[in-house]
Amino acid sequence: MVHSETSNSVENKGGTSSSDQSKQWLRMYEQMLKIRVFEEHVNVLYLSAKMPGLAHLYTGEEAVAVGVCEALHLDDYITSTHRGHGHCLAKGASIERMFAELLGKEAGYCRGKGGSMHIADQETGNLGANAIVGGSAALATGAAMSSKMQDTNQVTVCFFGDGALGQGVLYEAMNMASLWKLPIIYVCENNMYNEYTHFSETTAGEISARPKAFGIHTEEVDGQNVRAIYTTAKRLVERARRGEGPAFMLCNTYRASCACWN
Ligand SMILES: Cc1ncc(C[n+]2csc(CCOP(=O)(O)OP(=O)(O)O)c2C)c(N)n1
Ligand SMILES: [Mg+2]
Repeated sequence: MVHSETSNSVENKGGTSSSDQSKQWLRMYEQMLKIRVFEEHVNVLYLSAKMPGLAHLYTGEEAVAVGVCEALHLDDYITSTHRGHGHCLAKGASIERMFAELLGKEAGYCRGKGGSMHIADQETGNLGANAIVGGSAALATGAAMSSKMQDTNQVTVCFFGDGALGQGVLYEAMNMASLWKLPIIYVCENNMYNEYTHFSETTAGEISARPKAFGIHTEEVDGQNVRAIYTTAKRLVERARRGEGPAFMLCNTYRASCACWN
């Protein structure tokens, strides 16, 4: 079972007062709510045929993006997926420019030419969403390699869905990341479906056995628990920043949005 061994531990980081801690939890809640409300508007735009392209909603999975991005610095990198609104917003993208992009307007992140699945934002370290399942694994690993070679102390997070576990490039990238001790966290958003197809029809064996085979430090976390995600991500990011190499974070989550167009 992929949903075993979940971690729910919540740490109050050393030196953080309880009022600072409360403010942080509140900020994270607000971030999750912002993503949810943003996507509810996207859904209305999509269903009323006001936006071109597709709308892959992240509803129900907000805790993963928010918990992980809370553990990152502004200049740390992320790469995203076809379901990327939450990643972009959690890393600090502007709502106005996101909507402009989705609506095909000049003011959008890609001047309206990219749409929902191609949003990138250099100012917030977002190297881009990717319509190719697993397509960002090599980009993210290359970014981590660049940070290591230039000694910039940046960490990269590669978000991907359980569907990407069937893509060979992920394994080529993880192999190199482990060999070269790159500062990267592979965050697997396991919502148990490859879009519409249950993972049991596509994914053999244990997910966590894959990164472990490359000697990559692996942790499994309850993807619906934003505080557990944050504390796990923070620990893994700090580890990567210290030069201790890549990690794999298996987040067991669930997508609550309608399956017919998303
Ligand atoms: C290389 C490639 N093959 C097939 C597709 C078609 N496709 C789009 S989404 C998807 C499933 C993705 O599943 P997962 O990575 O688990 O993400 P989820 O939709 O569950 O968030 C597929 C096969 C694609 N975009 N890219
Ligand atoms: Mg999935």
